[in-house]
Formats: sequence, C-alpha cells, structure tokens
Amino acid sequence: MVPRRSDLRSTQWIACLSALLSSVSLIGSEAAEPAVPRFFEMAAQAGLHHIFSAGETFEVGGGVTAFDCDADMDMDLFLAGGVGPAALYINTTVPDDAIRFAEAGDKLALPDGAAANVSGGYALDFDNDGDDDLFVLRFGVNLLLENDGECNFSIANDKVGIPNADENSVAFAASWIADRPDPVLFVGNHRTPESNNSNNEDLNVCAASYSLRFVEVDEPTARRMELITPSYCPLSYLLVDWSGRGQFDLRTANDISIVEGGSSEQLFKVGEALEPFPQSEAWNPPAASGAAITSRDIDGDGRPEIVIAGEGDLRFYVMPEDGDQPAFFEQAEELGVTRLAAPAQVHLVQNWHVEFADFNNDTLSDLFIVRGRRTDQTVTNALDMDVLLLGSDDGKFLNRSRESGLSTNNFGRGAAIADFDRDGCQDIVVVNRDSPVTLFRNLHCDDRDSPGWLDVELAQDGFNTHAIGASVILRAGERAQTQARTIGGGHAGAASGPLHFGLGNNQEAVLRVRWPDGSITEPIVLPANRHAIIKRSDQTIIVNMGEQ
Ligand SMILES: [Ca+2]
Ligand SMILES: [Ca+2]
Ligand SMILES: [Ca+2]
Ligand SMILES: [Ca+2]
Repeated sequence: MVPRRSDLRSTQWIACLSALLSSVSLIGSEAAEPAVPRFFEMAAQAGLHHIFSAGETFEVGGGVTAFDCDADMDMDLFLAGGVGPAALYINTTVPDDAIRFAEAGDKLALPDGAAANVSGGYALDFDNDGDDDLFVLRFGVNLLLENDGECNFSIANDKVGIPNADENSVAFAASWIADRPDPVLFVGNHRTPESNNSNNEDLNVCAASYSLRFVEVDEPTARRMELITPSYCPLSYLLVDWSGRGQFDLRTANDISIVEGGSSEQLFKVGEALEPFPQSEAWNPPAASGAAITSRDIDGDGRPEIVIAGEGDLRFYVMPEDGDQPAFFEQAEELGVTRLAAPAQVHLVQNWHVEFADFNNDTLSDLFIVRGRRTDQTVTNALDMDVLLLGSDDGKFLNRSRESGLSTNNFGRGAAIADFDRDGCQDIVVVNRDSPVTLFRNLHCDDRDSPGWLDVELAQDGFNTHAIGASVILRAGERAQTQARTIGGGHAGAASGPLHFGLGNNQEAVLRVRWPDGSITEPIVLPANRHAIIKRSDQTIIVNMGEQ
C-alpha cells in the first residue's frame, strides 16, 4: 500500500520511501489524480507592461514583489527592470471583474538613475507603522523606500544605515529578533561589481554579504553590520524554522558557478550574532546549486521541507519529524521532481524562482518553478519551459505544466504568487529576461464547485506589525498544514501578503497561530472562503472574518 500523505510522519517512513515508491508502478496507486488548475495569461489585458532588461550586467536577478502598499487588500507589484527602470503597478481590480493594474512609477519618486540597475526587492514594514515598505536590491547602492501608506515612497537609507557603496545584491531576508523593535536585515551580494563587468576570471570573486541590526534600542542610528561569512555569491536567503519550534535560522542558496573549486550551501544560526552551523550538529552542507529557496511543511509533521532550485535538478530536502538537528534528507528522486525536462540534457536546465502554493486548493502544496536560460547559455526551448508540479495524495509530485497552460518558453527569472483578483485562487506574475512580464490568472475558482480556501493575514500591535516569524497551524478535515510568515526566499523577490490555504471539500478549518514570541492562540474555527485577519492586540485576539 502507498501511504497517505497524512501518514508521512516518521523517519522510518523516509527510510522506506525508496522501496515504497519504486513499487508504485507495479501495484498501481490508489491516490486520486489531482485536479489540474488552468491558467490564462493576461498581462497585457491587465495593463501590465514591463520588461526586465538584462543587458551586460544582469546575469542574475529579475525579481518581483507582490505587496499591498495602499492597504486596500489588493496586491500591488514592484518589478525589477535590470538596466531599464524598475516599475510600480497599483492593483485597480474591481470585485468580480478582470484583473487590472495601473502603472505608478512616479510614486517611487526616485532620483535620476536610481530606478535603473534594480535586481529585485522585498517588502517589509521596517518602521512598524503598519505599511509595507520596500527594500530595493540594486547593482549600485541599495535603497530602502519608506511607504506613506498610499504607495508614495521616499528614500530612507539613513534611517537604517544602508551602506553608501555600490553592491550587487540579489538575496534578502529580514526578521524581528528577540524583543528588538527593529528588524534585522540580511543582504546577500553576488559577484563584486568589478568582477561582474569583467571577463577577467582572476576578478571572479563574490562580494561580501552582511546583516544590519541595531546595537542599542535607545540610539536609533546605531547599527551594527555583521558579515555573513564566508559568502559564496548567494542568490536567495530564507529564514527557516527547521526545528518547528519557532527559531528561524538563515538558509542560503548559492550560485553554482562562481567559486573556484566549488562552494556549499549554508545554514547560519540566527541569534545575537550569526554563526555557521557546525557539521558536528548534523548539518551536512550540500554543494552549491541554488538560485532560489522555498519552504513548506509538506508531510504534515510541523517541520518544513526545503526546495532549492538552480542549475539542473531541483533539490528537495525533507526534515524528519523527530530531529532536533538540521539533518535534512534529499528526496527529489523519490518525490518525482527530477528529470522534469529531457533527461539527457537536464544539467543544462536553469531554474530560477521556485515557490510552494496550493493552486487547486486541495490542501496539498504544489510547486511552481520558473526557468530560463542564462545569458551565456544556448539550449533548446523545451528547457526554458516553466514547471507546475501538483502535490498528490501519495506524497509525490506530478508534472502538469502543459495541461495547466502555465508553461511558456520565455526566459523567466523571478515570480510572485498571490491572489490578484481575490477570487480564492492563487495567480502568478513572472518576470522574464528581455521580454514582457507574464501574468497568469488561475481559472480554478471560476467553477462554483471548486474546493474551499482561506486567506489568513496576521497583524499585531507594536513592532513587527505583520508578525514576521509567526506560523499558522491549520487543520481542514484530516490534514494539518503549517505555514510560516517570513520575508525572503524566491529569486530576488517574493509576495508579502496573507497566507493562503486550500481547504479541499471542508466547509471550515481550525487554526492556531504561534506568534513570533512563541505564544500560541487557542484554536480558532473559521468558515471556508474568507480573507481573515487575525490581530493580536494587548494579548487579545481579534478575528475579522472578511466578506465571503
Ligand atoms: Ca493594494
Ligand atoms: Ca512602514
Ligand atoms: Ca494542491
Ligand atoms: Ca485569483
């Protein structure tokens, strides 16, 4: 028998995985075929016209942030432009109508030249006023853009001590640590600007990466820069609660092709300082191969799995339930996520953004991977096709790229997944190198009988207004789902918004929130198909169910 997904809980199971899955084809699977969500590309129709131009400089990068900069619950977009200008688009979608965006680059109010040379960006409310601000990753001086609450931005670099130096930043993460009111920022740099623009291999060196944090709460300008070292040209940072206990450590995805002799992926303990995990604590660093990271608890044990996408096959790291050390098992082969293109040429595949989401709302997480050749690659178009993998009941993933209509052969880079028309189904925006952005509307919720869903937005008084570092543990029917609210991951950008849960045929879900300080709410029962806001105010939990 093939184990049901909810039973995938023990290390024993992991040990047996290969044997079990290799027998699937012989005994046949009882798992139901997942419903394939269909997507419709509508960027131009939605008024979204934007190109990321790589030029000679942007061998990597090309991110997009989806965030709600005017607090109207519609997700807006900040898009990197490479050698061209970055763009801001405001979501002007009217309920029950087609997705619409309005270009609003003037609201970025950037001085001459500063809108160009943007690799990506991430949203965070750095000043704790409730509005998401923007950290803009650049080939040049990075920018922190403060939001006035109506998507009007102004440069606030001095408020957090952003270095006034040229960088080549692609990776970013942020979190609020301990009782400090200000976030710690993690900035990952690729090649040094000199090295990036030179054909001289002797100059092929990774720039320094660093974190920025306050030293003294009483001295708001006193920041400490701490090097994240060694730095192997990271392309993505993600804070991962690998133990399932609310302690988020920094996982890096590093570019495969830079460091002579090879480099490894990294995991840093995040505390009062950053410390690389020693191998003596079961952290066995794999060789670098990453362009993006995503994380989600796939097997329902409350521990996150991690997927790293880069050159070649995906790497799918499973965290055993009872481990108290970061001893991940690489299980890509067993889970069916290798050789997604022509087998003989798989080493040529360049994956960029990767992200878990439940696109068909069946409670099983799916996986979306953006692909596109690098500027120096010549490969067949088939290897540029983006990939949709649907989670299935037996724990494996099924490639349904073509059937979904998602697969295009643009040279994709970054992406953001969000519900842009708030119909309950997750849509996707993809940044493409040297060709227009694509916007895929998910048609799955157009069917009246489609499965239920729940969007959960977290808020709290005081600092860390969006409860970064919180987790939502939700049960719908038999299946437990855990999602963490983090800033980071993806390729040079990600969505910052509500956590989206598919509920399958369940009419309600029971959830608990583990807040960043570790306190856990009593169970909250919520009906399906709502955009719920759960706010903690003076230790009182306020649930706003939103309209149906
Ligand atoms: Ca908005
Ligand atoms: Ca703010
Ligand atoms: Ca699914
Ligand atoms: Ca949608």
